[in-house]
Amino acid sequence: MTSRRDFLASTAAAAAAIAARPADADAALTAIGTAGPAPIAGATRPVVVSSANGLRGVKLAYDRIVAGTDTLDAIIAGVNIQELDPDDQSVGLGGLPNADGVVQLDASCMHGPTKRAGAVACLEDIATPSLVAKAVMDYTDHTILVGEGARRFALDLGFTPQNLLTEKSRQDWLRWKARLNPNDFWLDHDDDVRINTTHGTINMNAVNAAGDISSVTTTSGMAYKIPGRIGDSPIVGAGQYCDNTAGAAGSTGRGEANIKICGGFLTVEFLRQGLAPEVAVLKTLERLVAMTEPRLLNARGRPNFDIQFYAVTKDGRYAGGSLYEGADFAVCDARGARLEKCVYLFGRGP
Ligand code: SD4
Repeated sequence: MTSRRDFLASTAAAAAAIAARPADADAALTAIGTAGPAPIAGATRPVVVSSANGLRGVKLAYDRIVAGTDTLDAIIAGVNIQELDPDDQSVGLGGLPNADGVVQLDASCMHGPTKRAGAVACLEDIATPSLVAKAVMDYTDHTILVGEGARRFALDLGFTPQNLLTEKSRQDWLRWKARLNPNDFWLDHDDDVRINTTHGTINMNAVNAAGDISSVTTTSGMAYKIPGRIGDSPIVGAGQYCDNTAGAAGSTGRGEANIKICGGFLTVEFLRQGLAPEVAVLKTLERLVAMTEPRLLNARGRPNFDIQFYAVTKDGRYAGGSLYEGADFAVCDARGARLEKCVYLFGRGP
């Protein structure tokens, strides 16, 4: 198990990483009141934050927000880029399928100003689950629709069904399947064929000039998952969460770990308590490690998987945090779209 000393040491390393960040962490500790804080020096609005694969999306969303588009519509347009990109094998069209070779998509969203949420899970045949999640929010009294019901709902609303399994993802699935069991009738490749287990997902969060906030997460989930498996992305409070009085947060990485700590909600609660976003994401990661079952911990008591959290505050501060060193996140504000480094709990060194 990870000792308290390990935690403190790793948090000290993270503090060093924080020190290198442009945001003023001390000023950021200013409590956020329920009436909404005055913007602090160094924080600008609007700002859009996402997982690293959202570099194009944060720019699109930012431009739309500046032009007056609602924050949720803007970030959904941002994540639609990845959903419709057949080369992103972690989201929407071209996402890696489940163990049966079927692409099943998860998504959820929250709209801060109106305090509403929507989600879909195990959705088949529709490339943009983020838009279907928003439709659940806009047109129903429910929060989550799943599987065939979600698909029928989308078709009723006019979404166009299509085959989401690209040839590349089908080939990756076949390779995975052929290697599962050395005693089956599939020939094993003994060349250097790589089994693609792409991780991805896109989470995006935004605050506009008036301090209104929204969040969205969309994914094809874990590659080759057991059919019917739902990750954290469609779970409001885990894959993403938004409270218009405090901020928004979301996650990419091992959903099973996030679901147990309600990581999106927890991070926003830390923001509400006045913690800087860098500190909030690290405290969420600490909680996640503390709640990790022993079978997933290595000899040093560290998880054998990675996960990231992204956060934005009502006054425009932001951060990305990762269990392990090396992850980036995307951000766009008045200074343009760019990748920045995530703060982290564990360095890659010995
Ligand atoms: C899930 N969180 O379904 C997603 C997967 C992911 O990088 O983000 N992978 O658990």
